Amino acid sequence: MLKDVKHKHLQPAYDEMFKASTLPLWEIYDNLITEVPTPAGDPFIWRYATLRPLLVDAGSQISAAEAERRVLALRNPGLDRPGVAQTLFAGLQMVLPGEVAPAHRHTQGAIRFVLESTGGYTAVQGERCQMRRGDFITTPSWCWHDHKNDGDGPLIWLDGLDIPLVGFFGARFGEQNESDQQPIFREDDNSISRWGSGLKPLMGEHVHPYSPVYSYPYERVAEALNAMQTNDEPDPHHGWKMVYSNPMTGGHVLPTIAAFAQKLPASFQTRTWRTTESCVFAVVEGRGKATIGDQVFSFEENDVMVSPNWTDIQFETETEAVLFSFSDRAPQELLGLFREELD
Ligand code: 1HN
Repeated sequence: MLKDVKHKHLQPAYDEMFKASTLPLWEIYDNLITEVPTPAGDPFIWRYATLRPLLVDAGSQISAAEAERRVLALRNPGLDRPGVAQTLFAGLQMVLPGEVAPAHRHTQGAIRFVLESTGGYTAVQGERCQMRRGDFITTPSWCWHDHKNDGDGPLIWLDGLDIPLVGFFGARFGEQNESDQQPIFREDDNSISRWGSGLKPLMGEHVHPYSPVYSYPYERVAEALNAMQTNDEPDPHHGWKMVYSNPMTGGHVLPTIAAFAQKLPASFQTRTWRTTESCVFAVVEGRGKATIGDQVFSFEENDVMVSPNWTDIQFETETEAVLFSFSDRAPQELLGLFREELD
């Protein structure tokens, strides 16, 4: 039954409509057509100094095998359902030395960005992808994946998944592998050498809607950013910014998630920008201040921040800084929804 309606004299008519399993659109969609998008959720920062001890404590109380995935899900305080943003899930995952997070696959696509490592890997579709700090790894929809820490310290990374988006379609499902660790049938980091060296195999097609490269090592990203820095002036909004791309198409790594790496000079103030995408940032190197909407956050290494859709973003660095980010820009572009404004 509709309550607190705008047109009170129509309440009897509304009651009849409700009985007939209908609703008056003019009462339920106040903001059906607005001139600008409405941000969902709050700007927020999760500090590594706060989250790391919580993860370590969880690690002393529950094993990776028992938890299936030992993840602290980042909860956007401005949303009434789980998620870092309207369309995205993010979490911090930890695997302890010798532990395995068992093999499974699901329709939800995931990306990982490594924050702390002394050794370990994610196996994706028969291939081990090394996890060193700064490495970026994808586990696309329906690809088998398991994680192992073969170092002697905690292995901690940022997970990004398209869970809310896939959930909206009602298309969430998955299965466990019969063994904890899937069979390995390619050499380590095979996909980046095979597809990501400016060459592609002459025979055989990659027919999937995601990048055939699963692993984008930080070493190569740092080299690419340095090459930009050497030759180009920093962009006033983004500094030196690159997008992780699918070498087959030049498009984004996953159909549901886009990812970026950017470098900002020391003592640099970016101009303000806003887009329709929801964006999650992880601080790889450096220190500074982010102004997101009306919030100001000072950030340091391994902190994670969220900028909801259509929210102003501006950075001011203290030292030179490198930021990793992921967003829902990929599906927005596919659907023709993406817009941006650069002040
Ligand atoms: C998942 O499979 C992983 O494989 C991480 O590491 C986080 C959050 C929700 C559902 C599945 C992983 C996840 C997840």
